[in-house]
Amino acid sequence: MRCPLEHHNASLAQALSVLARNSEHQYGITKDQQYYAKALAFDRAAACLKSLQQPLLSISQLTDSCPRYIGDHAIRIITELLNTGASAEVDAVTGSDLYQCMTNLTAVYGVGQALAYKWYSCGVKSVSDATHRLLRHHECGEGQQQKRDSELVALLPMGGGDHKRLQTGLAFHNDLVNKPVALAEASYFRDLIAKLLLELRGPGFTVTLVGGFSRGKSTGHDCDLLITHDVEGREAGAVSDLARVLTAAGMVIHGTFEANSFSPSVLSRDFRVKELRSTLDHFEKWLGVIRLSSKDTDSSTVDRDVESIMAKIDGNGCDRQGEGLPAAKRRALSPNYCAFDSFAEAVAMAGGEAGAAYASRGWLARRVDLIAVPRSQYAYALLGWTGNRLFNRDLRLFAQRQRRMKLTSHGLFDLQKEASLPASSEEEIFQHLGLDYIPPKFRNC
Ligand code: DCT
Ligand code: MG
Repeated sequence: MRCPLEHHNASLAQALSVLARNSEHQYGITKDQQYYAKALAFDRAAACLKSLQQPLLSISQLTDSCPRYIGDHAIRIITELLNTGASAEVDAVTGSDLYQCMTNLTAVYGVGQALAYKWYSCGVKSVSDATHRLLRHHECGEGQQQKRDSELVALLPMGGGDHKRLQTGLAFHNDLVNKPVALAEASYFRDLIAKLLLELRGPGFTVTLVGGFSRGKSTGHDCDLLITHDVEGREAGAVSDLARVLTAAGMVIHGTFEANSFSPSVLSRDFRVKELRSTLDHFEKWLGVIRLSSKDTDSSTVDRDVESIMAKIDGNGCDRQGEGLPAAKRRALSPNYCAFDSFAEAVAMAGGEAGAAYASRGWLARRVDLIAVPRSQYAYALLGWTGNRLFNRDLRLFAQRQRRMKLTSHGLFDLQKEASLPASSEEEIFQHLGLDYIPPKFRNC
């Protein structure tokens, strides 16, 4: 199926996505598999609509072109929409408190289905309501808060610990959700990272903007960058060095580093359908929220900006010569970092509870993902990180069911031959799967 970004059936596809997201919420709440299957079925039906080359006028157009993809429930909804222009079920979902709250709350960085439902159950109605309650909670002294307001304790995620990611997501919600990242900003950041790598570690790196931007979107919720090196293995440590440098330059609000956890068994381990539900890969990566100055959409300033960042980290006079970050700096800085100590401080940094003061602060909080990929796995990582999520899910399912192969962001493993199939381009991966190549702009399922 080829799904372009702009297509002829936007309102029908949108209606089905509402039902898909609703089923996803139900799955998150109940963990009942049937909701997972429903979400998938609605998403698939929406993808079929997106793939049509003309507006849908009768249901047979759809059942003829994608017979295996459309379930009865989706057919009923589409038929009703075609006949009456509305669907009672879709309207009921969009009008429901649960759907609206779950949709708004799960959009917050650091908030999953379980926490969103926990908040909903304690009567949290909106993101600003959650922010307000958590601020009150954090104002209470540790130890006293349970007595003062036990309801607020229920607002925190399970498992205790420090919830800096969630605090970042709430404090900077306005930037992160209401001000999408523009292609120009993402391109600037890609160029900045490429230049920093050249300075820190010398030539040979490639930095690629992936995710929605590579499928032709002009805005996105984050900036996903794949980093590789011509020489296998030289990419190792690049992401942690970058995280440290961005931190030293004062650009980081919050960042989490994950070391590479790949082992060859990841490729061949028995395929479990469960794995389709996440794209958990094992690459070295850093998931961060950075400050990007509003002027940072102009790639001509990259050289100057990198010079000023390097001046900050070179303060101790070490020379680098392609060795990465000076050892003293590496020891002094952690790739895990948070720029605030308390939630109140984060909210103040954002310029108040709604984070409304972004215009006067001169920068926006931006989600960025940096992923270091060994050259030999690059084509597979590119395919996985280009997405979209549904396209990956279906391609992986196709590989498993039709080809007895396991496809991940690390490689393709032929389960019958017990051999992994190397590829140096996305085209080669499609060839291995026996499929015509689908360019990224048609992967907007
Ligand atoms: N991905 C996936 N499964 C997930 C999450 C992500 O396969 N559960 C892949 C597909 C896209 C890529 O990773 C980047 O993820 P996102 O940034 O979440 O998606 P996006 O398509 O880039 O969306 P946006 O444009 O909003 O950033
Ligand atoms: Mg993205």
